[in-house]
Amino acid sequence: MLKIRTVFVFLIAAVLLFSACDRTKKTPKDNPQTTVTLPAFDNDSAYAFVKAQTDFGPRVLGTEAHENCGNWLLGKLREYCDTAYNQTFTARTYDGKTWPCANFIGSFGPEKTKRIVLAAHWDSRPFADHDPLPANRETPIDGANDGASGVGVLLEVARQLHENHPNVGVDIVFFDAEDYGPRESESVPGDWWGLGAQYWAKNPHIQGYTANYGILLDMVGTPNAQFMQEQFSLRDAGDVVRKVWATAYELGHGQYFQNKPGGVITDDHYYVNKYAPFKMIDIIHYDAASGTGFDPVWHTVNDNIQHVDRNTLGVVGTTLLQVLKNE
Ligand code: AHN
Ligand code: ZN
Repeated sequence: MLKIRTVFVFLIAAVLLFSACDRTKKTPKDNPQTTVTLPAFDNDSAYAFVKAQTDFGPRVLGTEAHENCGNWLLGKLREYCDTAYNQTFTARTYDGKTWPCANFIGSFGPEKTKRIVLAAHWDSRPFADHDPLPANRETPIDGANDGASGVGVLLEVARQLHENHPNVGVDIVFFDAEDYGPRESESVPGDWWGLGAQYWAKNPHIQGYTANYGILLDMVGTPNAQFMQEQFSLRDAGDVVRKVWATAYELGHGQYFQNKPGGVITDDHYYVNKYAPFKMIDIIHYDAASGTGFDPVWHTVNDNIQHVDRNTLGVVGTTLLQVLKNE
């Protein structure tokens, strides 16, 4: 009798122990054969960083919101990173106007030679030229997804790296003046997109600066995003694309990071690849069926915080942290 009870107690203890162990792990939906521990990344914190930017108002060149948000971003990089740089420059836009601009760089382990760049643009578009309502097409946009989502993910990555330093050197770069390209209805020859990235690629924050590779984030807040493999990224840094997508798959994010070619997108990474001594990929939501290839609210007045999904931010953030950990 006593023997049976002892065996029973042991069995219960074993079952409890097993399930307790199991709770510390996550079984990915896509590849249930494996169990992995997700790196710490707080989706709510990333979302709050996105909202904090949109709360300044549209971060359009020449506005007070742009200036105020820039000061706040630089302050956050100074808080979390080992060193931060404020790279000011003057941008001339396609309409002949000039603007005071700034790229912000936050570095972890600035003395390390092996380095990864993580980037996003922090300005927002001055006009909603893709809005379905013609009356809205001159209105500046919040750019919650188009701009702020990538910056929000990277601020949360920086907050996590501050707690848990990576072995590899990391430079977080916030590009200005990405989104002041001509309206859809205009056709102006020249490279009018990615002005901050063009400036930084030609004038790095440190003379002779280089990195092993870079990862750009753009529109990483779309609910159930599809991150197809952007084609300039595949052309210029196919090995980096495959490494990042494989890492996402191992974390159970294969639903988001799909092993299919996506759009051909002239984003900030295009100019880095053109002018800098290293290559950068672009993680960007792509939907061939949406008409524009982007999120349905892209360059409309509805690109606001209500359309940003914290789960998508988390998928991208955990993937980046795992990529850094593996280096
Ligand atoms: C165009 O394809 C016009 N622009 C891609 C870069 C971009 C704009 N990303 C966000 N807004
Ligand atoms: Zn845009």
